[in-house]
This record gives sequence, structure tokens and C-alpha cells, in this order.
Amino acid sequence: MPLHIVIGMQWGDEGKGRIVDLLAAESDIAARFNGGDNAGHTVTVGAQTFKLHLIPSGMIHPHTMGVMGGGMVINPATLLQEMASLYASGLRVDAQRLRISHAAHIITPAHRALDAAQEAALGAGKIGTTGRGIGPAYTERAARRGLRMQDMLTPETFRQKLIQHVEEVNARLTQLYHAQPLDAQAVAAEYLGYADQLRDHICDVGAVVESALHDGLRVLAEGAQGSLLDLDWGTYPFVTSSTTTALAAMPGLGIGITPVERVIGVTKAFQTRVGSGPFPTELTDATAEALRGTGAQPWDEFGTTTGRPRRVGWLDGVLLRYTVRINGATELVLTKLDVLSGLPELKLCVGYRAHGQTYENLPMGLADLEAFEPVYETLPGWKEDLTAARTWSDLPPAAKLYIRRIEEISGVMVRQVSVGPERDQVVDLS
Ligand code: 2SA
Ligand code: MG
Repeated sequence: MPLHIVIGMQWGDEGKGRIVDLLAAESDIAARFNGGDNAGHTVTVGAQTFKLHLIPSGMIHPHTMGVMGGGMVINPATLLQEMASLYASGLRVDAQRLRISHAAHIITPAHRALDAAQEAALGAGKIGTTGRGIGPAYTERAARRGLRMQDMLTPETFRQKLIQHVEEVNARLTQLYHAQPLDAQAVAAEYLGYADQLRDHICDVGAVVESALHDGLRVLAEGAQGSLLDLDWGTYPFVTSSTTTALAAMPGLGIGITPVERVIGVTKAFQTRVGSGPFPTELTDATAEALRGTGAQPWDEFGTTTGRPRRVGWLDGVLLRYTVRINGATELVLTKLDVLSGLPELKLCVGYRAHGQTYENLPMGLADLEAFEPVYETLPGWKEDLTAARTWSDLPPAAKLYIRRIEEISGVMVRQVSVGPERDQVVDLS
């Protein structure tokens, strides 16, 4: 009864969406367990590009069932739009095919207003959130006054809770941030409408997943964001408000740990970050432009949710070793290796220097990452276009060397390498 978990090893945007798409071809259930519509997963199938924020990427395969776990924070407006766009592409997303946890929390316009107000108040010190209300929704969850999907089952109580919630947030918005209050009645009416459309999808998804595993079905859990954005083990406070490591799949779905078989860590062949916070291997020169792309293609380095250009830099091997460790990753998938073609040489961060000392691992986790200077190893580049490579022997020696060094530094095998956005543009090394 295998549970496979796909996790980002960096600051999100590692290209998990398309790896999930490949693995979902062999899965029966595709599940999301953390985050909300701050995530952006791009999957290209032929001429169609799907940009998904809430619905599990694996649902692009018509044979899968989609599950949205209780660890998520769900904006029903975004969800319904996404469902409509999948229907328009010919994919069924009815209540039999998409199951939503009763325990998932609901994001409202009040959470989004609070997110914006909090960021504005931080000024130059802002987190650079996606503005989707993620932090405020998780805050209310921890404070035990959040709204959950199960509240949609009892409309009158739901209405009262919504009004109370908006009024409470309004008090904070106006008194603390001098921001505009929201119309509580209007929000309640809007959300009661959403409840009518989503009610049939709500269930105990943990039971659905457990019984599927018991029957020998294959479940794929898709992590959102990346390990370096983890609330506890990421670059705090420049993190998201959920647990983003593989361990979150279990409480995020409501199942036990026994079925976990593989933890697949996805890392780009270089490093990117959107939003503020430390980034030791960041580049701002012409190499940065080459890595980022112009934004003309959906796979260029611009945020899927907000369109923000991503910060780019050399692959950070020290951080990769760290994220392999905190996830218990069993293997790696390396994405966007084709983008490195044409660079005269590559740098790989293999250590750090700080306080007059050199370190192979960070002595204090990510606590004072700003203080560390990367120590680079320089590797030869390659000129060859990799987009047609499908096997190990199709790769130039310099690309093979780069992959082997990544395996040595991280301590786990690279099982797959992606060399382009299409489903088949993958080199299988297993
Ligand atoms: P939030 O909105 O509270 O979760 O923001 C907190 C930090 O987490 C970062 N974050 C992300 N980083 C990369 N990708 C994310 N998703 C979108 C995408 C981003 C986009 O896949 O492209 O479109 O801009 C994501 N979601 C959250 C965020 O930048 C903050 O640093
Ligand atoms: Mg993304």
C-alpha cells in the first residue's frame, strides 16, 4: 500500500507540478495536504498549459481521484474558478472525483485584507507574501477560531460564524492598520453560495485515503511551496505559514505514517526564490538573466500565482543536503537542467564561510543564514542542447559530472532529470 510524497527541496517552484504529472500517470489518488492558493503548479500537456493553485496537479489525468486534505487552507472562490476551468478543458471535477476534507480551513476576503495590511505595515521588512490570506488563515486555525469546510454543512451557523469573523477582522483592520472594513453581510452571502456548490465534496478524506491504501491503490501526495519555506525549518520569518516538508502529508491528510514508501525531493538544477529573505547564492548579473528567461514562456522564472520575477542563483548544495535530511528524501528529481546549456562554467555551493570558519553544514540550521558566504566548487559547463536527451548516454560528460556531484553532496540518487516542459522531456536514470 504505497504512499509516495513529492516535495520541493528549495523555496518552491522546483517544477513539482510536472513531476507529479508523470507520477500521477501511475497513481490512483492525487492529494494536496498543505498550503492554499499561494501555490502555483504549471503542467504542460501538448498545446495546453494548466496553472493550478488548489486542485492537485495529478487530477489532470482523468483516471485519478483528487483529494484536498485538512492541512490546507482553501479559498472557495479560487477553487470554484479552477474547477470551472478544468471542466472547460474537458476534465470532470464532480463530487465523486474531488474530495475535500471537512477539516480544511476556509480563506475569506477578510484574511486577504489582513495579509495586505500586515505586509504594508512591515514596509521594507515585508515577507513578500503572495497576498492570498495564507498567514492570517493559519493564524486563526492555531487560535482555534478558524472557519472549516465542515462549517459549510450547517448554513445558518456558517452565516453567523462568517459575520462574527469578518467583524472581528474589521476591528483589527480599522484600529491597527487604518484599513477599510469589509461588508460582513456581503461576505456571508457570497460564502453561503460557495457552500451550496462545494457541500457534496466534503468528507473525511483520511478515511478515503486509508481505505484506498488498504485496497492496494497508489496514493501520490503533492507538497506545495518548498522545504526552505517551512514554518519551522525554513528561513524564518521569511517562510509560509504551513509545514511544507514530507512529514506534513500525514497530519495534512489525516492518516498514519506506515504507508510511506518514497519521498521524492524535487530540486531545480539552480536556485530560485520569490519573495524576501536570505539567498546566499543569489546572482544579479547576466547569468541571472540567462537562468530567469524573459517571461515569454510559462516555464520562465516568474511566479505562477503573482507573476513576480523570481530571484535566481547557483544551486546551493548545503541547503539541498539540509532539505534532504529534514524530509527524509529517498531520491531526487533534478529539473530544468536544459537551462544551464551554454554557460561556460557552473558553480555549486559546497560549503559556507562565516565567523572566520568554513562549514560543510550549517551549524545553527538556517538561523543566521545572512551571515554565511557560499564556498563554491567550479565545474565545467556544456554547450549541447539537452532538450532531446532521454537517456544517460544522451547527456554530455559535463552534465553527467554535475549530476554525480549533486548526488555526492546530497547523499541521495538523482532518479530523473527534466530537460524541457513537455511530458516526455525527461531523462530516466533509475
Ligand atoms: P505566503 O503567501 O504567506 O505563503 O508567503 C510567504 C512566503 O512564501 C513564499 N511563497 C512562495 N514561493 C514560491 N512559490 C510560491 N507559489 C507561487 C508559484 C508564487 C507566485 O508557485 O509561483 O506566483 O508568486 C509561493 N507561495 C508562497 C512567498 O513568496 C513568501 O516568501
Ligand atoms: Mg510554483
